[in-house]
Amino acid sequence: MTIKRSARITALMALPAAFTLALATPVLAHDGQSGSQGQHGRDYRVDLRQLNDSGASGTALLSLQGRQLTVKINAQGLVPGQPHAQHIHGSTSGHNFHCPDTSADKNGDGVVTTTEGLPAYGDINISLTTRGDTSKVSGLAVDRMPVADRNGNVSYSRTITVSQAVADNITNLHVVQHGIDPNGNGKYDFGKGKSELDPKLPQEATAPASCGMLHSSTGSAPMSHG
Ligand SMILES: [Cu+2]
Repeated sequence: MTIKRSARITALMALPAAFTLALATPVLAHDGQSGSQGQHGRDYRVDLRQLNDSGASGTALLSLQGRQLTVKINAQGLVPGQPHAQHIHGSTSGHNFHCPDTSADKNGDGVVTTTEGLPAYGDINISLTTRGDTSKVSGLAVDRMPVADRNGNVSYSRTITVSQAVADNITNLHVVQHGIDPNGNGKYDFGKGKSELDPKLPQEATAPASCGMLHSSTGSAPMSHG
């Protein structure tokens, strides 16, 4: 079963309330080691690695000047022509969140859903929208999320004013892109069932496609953009 794009977007736009509810569920703390904050560098590189066998990959470069955070993402292997919700996840209060692995797939259906991934990668801290609000309320505002081109590439650049807490704890955060197509039919459908966030949505539209943690970039590492 497929749904028309307009219907899907309408449904997704109605979602933030439900999504926020889901996110309000307390997340499990991991062995809470505080990450040391990067005092020697303000540029960070993120290697985005696939989740859910999405085939997605990419590189994000985060550059912090005071509270001005510039995020540049070049990603490949995403579902062509489809919006891809993307966020900076994690906590600024010392929780050691990280990208999930397949062990997060609690029900063993082969997909780590957003809900299953949350204990690992934490709440949405920043929604990497193309315009407007960047809070977690905009987490699934797919009308303001980047759409992959016909080859499945996403190129994104935006400068966002972040909180001092984010600026101080940026290395505890990580980048997640959502939207997968496991049956390879080129669109989000219900092949993997309904989204746990909203039964009107396909799981494919909200499941994570890639995740990457921040690494300090000392400026000498060459960036390769696909
Ligand atoms: Cu996310």
